[in-house]
Amino acid sequence: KEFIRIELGDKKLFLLSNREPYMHIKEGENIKCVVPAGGLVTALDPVMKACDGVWIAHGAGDADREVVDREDKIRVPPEKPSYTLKRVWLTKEEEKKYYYGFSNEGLWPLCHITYVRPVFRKEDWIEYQRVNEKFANALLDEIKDEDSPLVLVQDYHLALVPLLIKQKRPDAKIALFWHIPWPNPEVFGICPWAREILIGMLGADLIGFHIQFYCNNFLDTVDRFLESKIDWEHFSIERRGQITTVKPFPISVSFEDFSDNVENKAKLKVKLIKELGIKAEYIGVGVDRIDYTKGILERFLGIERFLEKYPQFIGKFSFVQFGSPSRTHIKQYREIMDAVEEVADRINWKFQSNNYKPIVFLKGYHPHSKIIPFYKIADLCMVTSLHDGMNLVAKEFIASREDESGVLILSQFAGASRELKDAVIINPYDIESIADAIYDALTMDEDEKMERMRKMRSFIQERNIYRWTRDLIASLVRL
Ligand code: GDG
Repeated sequence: KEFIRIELGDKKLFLLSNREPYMHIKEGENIKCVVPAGGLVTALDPVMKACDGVWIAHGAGDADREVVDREDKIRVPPEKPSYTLKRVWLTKEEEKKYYYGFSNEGLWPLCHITYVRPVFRKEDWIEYQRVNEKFANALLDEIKDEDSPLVLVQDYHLALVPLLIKQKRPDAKIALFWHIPWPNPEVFGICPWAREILIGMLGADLIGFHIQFYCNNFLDTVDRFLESKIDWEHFSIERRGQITTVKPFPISVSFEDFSDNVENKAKLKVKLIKELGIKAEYIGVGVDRIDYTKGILERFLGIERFLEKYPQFIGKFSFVQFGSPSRTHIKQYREIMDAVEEVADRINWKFQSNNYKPIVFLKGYHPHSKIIPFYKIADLCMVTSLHDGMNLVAKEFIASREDESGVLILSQFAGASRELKDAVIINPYDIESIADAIYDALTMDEDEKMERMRKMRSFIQERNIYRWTRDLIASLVRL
């Protein structure tokens, strides 16, 4: 954290994202503050807590307007205010077209190769541009008295913001971080406004992706669609006098937030299993927003195949799936939610007896304080994404294992698999490989588990979210 402060000097950090880190919602007469589920918030809230600054985001909670001041600001987190959250208000229509429409029915499936067809509508694009202007204006207002402010724009919802800021404030140092994969030029070219998106992004001085592969795809895409000078050696793009550097910054978690010690793990395991009302000897865990990219169905089918193939584990192995509903106004999300429940029910019906249940599906939002104990006692954690920019659940699980045990089963299509070579790597399209990975994890000897976990822990401990931020800011200020 100290290194970030050194890099920042006397500068404040300005961060923009669609999702807010704290959301106020009504609960009867009271107002409750929750941390929305999602990787961006998990990663960036500790950073803002450590270095103060202003985070600008969409106020989506039904009580958000009731708690802000006249400038739409509030200090957060409520229990220990350490930075400013400024809320941007969107109308229902804007949210529908900019967020659900263009961002999540268009760009999200476009960038993830999961064979869900992206939908691009002219009216969504118009609203996307307007809302990007709204965010840019909120930021411009905020930085009017700052000299060469440092601005971190987050994610695919705000692709046009970098240029909108740069045009008005050429002195601003702008980084854009893209949290999801970047596809090849053929795929990106499906978007009717591919050029406009690229031009908007190239207002940034620095564009970050999780891994080199996405950077390569991005440069290829720019090369295909725009007149520009690309320096392939330094990974920079020059267009109309503006230079943009493109670099990988693999995102991570705040290791210390997950790594507190559990005194008696065996006791905790017994307690948690009892609370679930089931009988089991081995526990697996999964934590996801319910999203078709996360491969939750494939994971359940893998568990079914595992129990068919290795029946000695029937009655012994239970998988606990935390599933937080997400983007439920979109048809594919409602469908995947129903499908996940249906498949879990079907598999449970097939194998359950007395108090045994192979899949415990905990649908709904759960605070991290409920999830982390399961990370700590689980015999294995499963991340089976069909495609995923990074995946922070994998890193949270590792950070939680101060006992240096537990096995991570990880999809080869998650960015995290490029770093976590000691996980059991699987192809989620190959159900057999998931089944065998579960078997291998449950029968792996303690020494091997420890050796793998130890290596992955020392990696995550060092390459934590503070290191990510320091690297990003250092690259930005040195450009
Ligand atoms: C995007 C990219 C990239 C999940 N359910 C609950 C809950 N979660 C938390 C997890 C974790 C986060 O949400 C999910 O992070 P991921 O990284 O797995 O995925 P995305 O939300 O898709 O994030 C991803 C990330 O951005 C960062 O760049 O890694 O590739 O898709 O922190 O713990 N948290 C709570 N309740 C839940 O029910 N509290």
